[in-house]
Amino acid sequence: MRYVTAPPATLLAAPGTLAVLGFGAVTAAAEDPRWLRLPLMPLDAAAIAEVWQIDAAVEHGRAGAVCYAAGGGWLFGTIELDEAAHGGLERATVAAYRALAVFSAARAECHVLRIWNYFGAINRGSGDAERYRRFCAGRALGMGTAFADGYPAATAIGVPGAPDRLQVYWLAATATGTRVENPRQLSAWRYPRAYGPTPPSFARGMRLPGAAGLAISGTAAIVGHVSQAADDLDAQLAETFANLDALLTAAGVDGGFDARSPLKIYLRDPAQAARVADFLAAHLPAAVPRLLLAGDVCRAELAVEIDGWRFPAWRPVMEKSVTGR
Ligand code: 3EB
Repeated sequence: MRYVTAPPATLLAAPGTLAVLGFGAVTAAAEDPRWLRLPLMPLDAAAIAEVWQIDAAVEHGRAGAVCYAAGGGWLFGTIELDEAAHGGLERATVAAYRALAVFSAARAECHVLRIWNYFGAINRGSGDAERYRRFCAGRALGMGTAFADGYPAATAIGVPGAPDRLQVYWLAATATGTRVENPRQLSAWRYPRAYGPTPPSFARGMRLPGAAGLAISGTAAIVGHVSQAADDLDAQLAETFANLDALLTAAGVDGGFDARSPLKIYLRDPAQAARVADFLAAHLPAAVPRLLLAGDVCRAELAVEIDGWRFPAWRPVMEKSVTGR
C-alpha cells in the first residue's frame, strides 16, 4: 500500500494492482471495479492516489452492488449506495453490510479484516438521531451474525458536502486475521449507552494473516470511553499518538512508525492543517508516509483521527489456499 501521484490509469495497468483510491482532483476511467474516488480532500497536495498491490495475478468483477478485485488470497471490495434510494443512511447501511456479508460468505476470501466507511454530515442530528449513531445501528443490523466471531478493524469518517451516498470498502483474505484491542481504550463494542443505542462494531486493530502487517483502525483522543481535550488540538494529537503507541505494543509490533507505516490523518477543520503538519513533523520520523485529509470525526467534540498500517520489512507472501481436490 502506497500513496502516489501517478495517474490512476497507469496504476491500474501495472501488474498486481488490487485497488486504486483517488483523493482530491484525481480522475480515472470510472468503469474499473478496482477504482474508487473518495470525496476526501487532501490538505497537503492537490491530488493523491493510494494504490494496493500484491505479488499475484488479479481478477476483478462485479456481483450485484459489490465491486471487487482478488488475487493471491486477498480481496478488495467496494459498495457505494445512494442514501435516498435506500430510504436514508441507516437503511442504506443495513443494505451495504448485508451485501458485504452475503458476498463475502460466498468467496474464498471470506475473512473480512478491515473496513472503511465514508458518508456525509456524520454529526448531523442530535442524541440518538445523530447520523453516526444511525450508521452504527444499520451496520450492526446489516452485519447480522457475520461477525459473531469478532469485528473487523474499521474507520468511519464524515466527508464534506451534502449527504448523498454511503461508501464502504474493505480488505478480506482467505485466511483469518488476529484482532487487537487497545489497553488505553474500552473496546468500542462495549461503549456505554450514553454514546448511542448501538455500540460501534469494530476492533481497534487487525493483524493480517501471514504476518503481512497490522491494520490500524481509526484512532482518536479517546481514553477509556471518554473524549479528551475537546478544545485542544495538540493535546488531542498527543493522546491519539499515545493510543497508537499502545496499540502497536499490544499488537507486538516494535520500532514504532517508519517508512512501512503509512498513516491517514482526518482533520475536521482544514484551517488547522499547518498545525497538524507541524505536530506530525515533530512526532514522526520523516520517512512515515502520511496523508492529511479533511474529514469529520464521529464524535462532534473530536478534531482529529488517525488510521493506517504497519507493514513488515519483508514482502509478505500469503500461503496458497488449497482449492479443488
Ligand atoms: C472511536 O474510537 C473513534 O465506527 O467504525 C474509530 C474507528 C471510530 C472506527 C467506526 C469509529 C469507528 O470510537 C471513532
